Amino acid sequence: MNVELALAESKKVLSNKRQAHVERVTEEALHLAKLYNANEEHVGIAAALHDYAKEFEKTRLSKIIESSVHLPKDLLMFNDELLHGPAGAELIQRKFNIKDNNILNAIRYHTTGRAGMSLEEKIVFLADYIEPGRDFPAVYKSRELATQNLNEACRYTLQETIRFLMSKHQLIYPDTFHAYNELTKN
Ligand code: DGI
Ligand code: FE
Ligand code: FE
Ligand code: FE
Repeated sequence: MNVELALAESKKVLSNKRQAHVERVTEEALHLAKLYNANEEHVGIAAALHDYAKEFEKTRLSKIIESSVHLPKDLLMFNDELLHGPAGAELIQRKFNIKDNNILNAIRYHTTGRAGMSLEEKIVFLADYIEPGRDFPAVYKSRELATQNLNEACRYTLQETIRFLMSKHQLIYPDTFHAYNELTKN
């Protein structure tokens, strides 16, 4: 697998609009990878495949999570938005024989974040939020922080996501709090 192949695979299963998002995330993520000396291959492949399962049926995503031996089943009791990352990572692992856990984790945790994110996971998480197609108030500060301090940019992004979900009376998956707490403590 490489970035070009990964983008071509994602294009096969996504709408044009979603694929355009994926391409912007990949470009943003590769920019951050250079800036922070991250593994560009891991970041590029993970970014290109991060939303691979985004447009699959919820029932299909739920079944993948139910039948996985290692994915936490509580994912099914929160927001449906949480399914495409972990289920996508499972699918990609099988379909493209990707074994690298750093790539798989960057896909798996791209929506929620988690405590103990690797450099590459943080970059994919942040690039998804700040890609140039996004336009909401918090994204401007997040973009500015992204080039100055990766951890602070992730911390701020988690803070604003928690705030946003709370304002809509939505559930918040514990990994999002764990990620926020870890980065706020340090
Ligand atoms: O797939 P994308 O739309 O590109 O982005 P994403 O996978 O980061 O999904 C973001 C959406 O998921 C966003 O509207 C917030 C929502 N969401 C629902 N529950 C949670 C959550 N985000 C986090 N971080 N934690 C949650 O528990
Ligand atoms: Fe996503
Ligand atoms: Fe995200
Ligand atoms: Fe995305």
